[in-house]
Amino acid sequence: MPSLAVNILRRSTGLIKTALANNHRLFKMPGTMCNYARAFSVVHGNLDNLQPSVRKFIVDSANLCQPDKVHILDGSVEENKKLTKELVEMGVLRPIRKYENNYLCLTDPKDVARVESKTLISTPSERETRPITAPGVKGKLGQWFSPKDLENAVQERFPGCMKGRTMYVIPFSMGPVGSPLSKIGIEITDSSYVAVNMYIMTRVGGKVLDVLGDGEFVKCLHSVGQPLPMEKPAVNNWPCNPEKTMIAHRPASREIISFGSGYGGNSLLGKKCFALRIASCIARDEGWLAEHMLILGITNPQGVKRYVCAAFPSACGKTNLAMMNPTIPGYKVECVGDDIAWLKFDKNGVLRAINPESGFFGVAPGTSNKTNPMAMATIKKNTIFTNIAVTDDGDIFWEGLEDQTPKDAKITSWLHHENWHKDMKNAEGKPIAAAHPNSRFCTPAKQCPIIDPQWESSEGVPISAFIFGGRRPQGVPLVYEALDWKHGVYIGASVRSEATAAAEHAGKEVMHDPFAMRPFFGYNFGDYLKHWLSFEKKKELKLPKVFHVNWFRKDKNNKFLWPGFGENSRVLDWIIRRCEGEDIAEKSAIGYLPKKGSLNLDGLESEVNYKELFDTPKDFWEKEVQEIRNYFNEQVNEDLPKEVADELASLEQRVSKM
Ligand code: OXD
Ligand code: MN
Repeated sequence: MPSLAVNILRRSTGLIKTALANNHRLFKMPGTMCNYARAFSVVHGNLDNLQPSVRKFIVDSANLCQPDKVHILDGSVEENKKLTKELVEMGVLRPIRKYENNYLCLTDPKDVARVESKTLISTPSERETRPITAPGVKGKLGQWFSPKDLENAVQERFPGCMKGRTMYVIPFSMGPVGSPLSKIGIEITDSSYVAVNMYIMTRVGGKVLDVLGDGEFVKCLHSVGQPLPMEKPAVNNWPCNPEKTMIAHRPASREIISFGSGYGGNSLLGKKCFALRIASCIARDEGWLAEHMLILGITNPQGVKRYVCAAFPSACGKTNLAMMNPTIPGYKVECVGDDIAWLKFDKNGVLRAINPESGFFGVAPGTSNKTNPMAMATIKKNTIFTNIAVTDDGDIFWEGLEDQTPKDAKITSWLHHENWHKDMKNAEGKPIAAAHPNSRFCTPAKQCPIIDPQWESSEGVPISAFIFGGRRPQGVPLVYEALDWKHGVYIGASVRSEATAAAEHAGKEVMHDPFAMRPFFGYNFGDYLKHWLSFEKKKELKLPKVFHVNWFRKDKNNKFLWPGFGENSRVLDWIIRRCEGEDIAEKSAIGYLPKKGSLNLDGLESEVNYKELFDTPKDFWEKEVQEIRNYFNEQVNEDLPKEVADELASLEQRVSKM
């Protein structure tokens, strides 16, 4: 009997002939029948055992990308070990000796962050993807690609892109396998680095395909874009194709097509691409929310436990907050997730959240025993580090670990500078960092010492509050509460923050990052706002309270006014007490502020300037209102819901009376 590969070849050859005879295009998008053909061997797993739509996705992708081999992941520990061993032999991963099963990966320095400029959403009309901006204004709320342009871009990149490589097929669940809140994806990739990171970040293999049955899944196709043999050897054994990088999404057919980058946010397609961009579209269609939010549980000294979600832009300390060590006595924080929340109202109208991920892909620099001891304990084993520095005695190093590293340690930077020291400068006289500012740890969530007992609960945890925030050096108080749900939606829409290294932005500009979702919206932001507003109309729903926090306010000497980290528990305490209905807030122009004396500051190590922390200068807020109005007019334009425009007008009114 001919092998399946031969059958595919025959069938495809037949189709090619027919297509040529009929003068058809030879390429169609993955997910529809594709006419390229090449024999490949399935070296692990069995295509015949898969349900037809999964098999078709694999075969179409293989015909298109033309790998030598296909490996269907089973998700076993042995398989993970084997792939890891091969990555070590290939020089992609290097064991970090002081730890158990920890590895360092160094990328090509051209491939170190999410590439927002090359991240695209393809819908029939531009307006489905993003608001039509005011004339002459460049849209910043997503990039639209027409279906035709996407087809051409795929045609230009994918045929034969996996030649000489193995194509890994990764069936994965976002959320606990089988939970009614979870969704399934299948990622096809030619990077086994992606495969071993996906083991950590998602639930791979095992029962996933059984649970899927003949149900729907998100199709994720990824290639590093370097067929073998390569023209030039890969830098750091890290093949990538920065000139041709493209991270594309087709929400209508629940497809992700990523090319040219191996870096996490661009290649671990379960994360930003699926769990935020595609999931936000699924959530809109099905009446739930997919948000860039941490989830934490907080228990007070009386034993009452509440869960909250917090949305901060990338690299603003979500992971630190999610794992915080509260300084106020008797409080306990437990972590459900540090980056993404999927939220759905249950039949009693209670909003419940799951963390769709099973690992943390955290920013390494700045993480230390002082700032996040729980993350430091989590990464002791089974962790993959990307673009950090190491010491010659087999330890990890990055900016922020100076106090934990012996003074005479010999450090090798992520760019291979041996004997790295902090005063090292490059040819232009600029300081050389030990670790890339966006270097990461990828570590299993279950290893976190304060992982919440309910973190894998299939019904999710009940959410009492949404907290928005960003890095705001001026004008924005430590905490304030929204006046109501509509005002809360306005607060989410008006989130701004200093730029960070998580994407390709440079500098300290304060950027708009509505709902901390600016790089992650899967559909028009105006429609997203309408979706949030729609929940208020359903009277049976118990809507969480909404807050805004700012740990990053600075004084005139550029020093932070608030110590942050574990001391943020004081703010969480106030938020939780508000959720309990305590009368500890007073109305101000911008929202409810803590009544004098209601924020627990007992035992704070150093005194804080309360007045400055909570000051709301009129001139600052006048400018802020103006800035938000310009942003809404330019970027959201006709798609801004009236309710949000009204909220801005009311804020302006209140500010004018300050
Ligand atoms: C992340 C990001 O990696 O937001 O979580 O960029
Ligand atoms: Mn994030």
